[in-house]
Amino acid sequence: MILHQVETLPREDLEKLQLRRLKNSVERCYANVPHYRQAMDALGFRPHQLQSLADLVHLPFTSKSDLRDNYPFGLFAVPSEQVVRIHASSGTTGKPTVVGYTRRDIDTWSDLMARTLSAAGLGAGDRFHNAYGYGLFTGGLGFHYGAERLGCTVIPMSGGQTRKQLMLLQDFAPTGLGCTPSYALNIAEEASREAVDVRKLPLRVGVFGAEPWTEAMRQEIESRLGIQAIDIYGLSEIIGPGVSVECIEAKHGLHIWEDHFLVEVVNPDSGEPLPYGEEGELVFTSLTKEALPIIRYRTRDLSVLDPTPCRCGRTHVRMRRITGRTDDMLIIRGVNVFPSQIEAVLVEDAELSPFYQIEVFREGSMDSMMVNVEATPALVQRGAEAMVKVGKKAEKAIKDLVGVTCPVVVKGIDAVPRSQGKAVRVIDHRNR
Ligand code: DLL
Repeated sequence: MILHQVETLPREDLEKLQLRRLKNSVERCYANVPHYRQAMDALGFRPHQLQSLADLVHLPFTSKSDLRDNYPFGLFAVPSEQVVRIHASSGTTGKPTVVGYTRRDIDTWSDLMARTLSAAGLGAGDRFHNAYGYGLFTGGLGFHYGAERLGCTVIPMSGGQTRKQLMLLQDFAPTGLGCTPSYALNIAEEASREAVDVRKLPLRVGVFGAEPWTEAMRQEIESRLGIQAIDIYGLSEIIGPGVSVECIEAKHGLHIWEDHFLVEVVNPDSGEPLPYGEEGELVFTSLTKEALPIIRYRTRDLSVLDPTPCRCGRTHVRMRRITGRTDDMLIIRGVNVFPSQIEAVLVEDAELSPFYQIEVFREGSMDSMMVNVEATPALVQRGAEAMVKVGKKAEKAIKDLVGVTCPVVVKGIDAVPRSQGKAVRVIDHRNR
């Protein structure tokens, strides 16, 4: 259901609203955040020069390293007593990326998450089982506040304790579920281990995100859990979950809440803006955030924007599901490979379980990779020889589809570590 009429505003009106909010936000950045003042001064840009949305290209980019250089609170645009909440996302190395919220930011975020869950097909009266991690991660509390605002009954389960999750899914009979897609499959696996048919439970919709997943993975989750699986995208720097979501009507592209976030797609190497329809790096500018307004944030996430009208009636642009990140692309003997391409091949094979990890090695100046994937219980029963055969078949499918040769090792049950939140898909041995 469309919760707010702003979601159907004609583009012209939406753009007027965006420009007004953008001017305001850029002025606040210039006045209150030394980093932004310096960055704009360096480009010879003053906030009053911003006359149209097209002028956005004259503003400086912001990157993860800017947040890191100003660790922990250096990019905050309000006095610390106005910051009512801090979240942080852990990077692979070093210090986390810290983000802050004023009371109004929390309010905006809750509204956006309510709109998000409503677009996903949930509403007042639904019971929402929230298995996103509570804590510094934005997933748990972001969903929690949004689901409450929408009028759902929230079950604040957090991540982990998969057996207990399954018990509560049966006993509390929620209609909505939130967790990472990889964790949804862990729940499905636990269910088949315990001979529980989740498809017979009242669970209807799952809102899955925080990590890349494929269309094949969606099919797998939907058929194993008997639900509609909706993709949700967001990142802490921009607000958390609630930046964009698929509508349940189309399940084809994620509507970006453009009344609060300006989106661009740029060439990841040159930073040049790209037209609608071309793949590149998503760049977001916040329009209403108070504690941590952000200008042209380079997400490193790769997508394509689709401005065509959606059958749900929303006018906000859609982004195609994330295919990968500029920094998770592997180059194997000259071929660009994204983990999502490997996943698509593995999940297609009915004899393999959707639990996999990719190992990357360096031999001399060449990178190589190997895939570890689990067999289904039925395949394990058929024995080692059958498992090797299925591995060879997957190797060939990867060669045909992706164009790289890599060994596929088919392993027994539980040989690949399960995730509680974001799955670790790539183990990089190159710099060790
Ligand atoms: O993952 C926020 C979130 C929580 C989104 C719950 C959805 C659900 P971070 O921890 O800052 O924030 O990680 C953000 O995760 O830049 C993407 O690379 C990746 N990501 C998030 N959602 C998706 C998705 C949260 N649906 C980073 N598909 C982003 C692919 C996603 N990647």
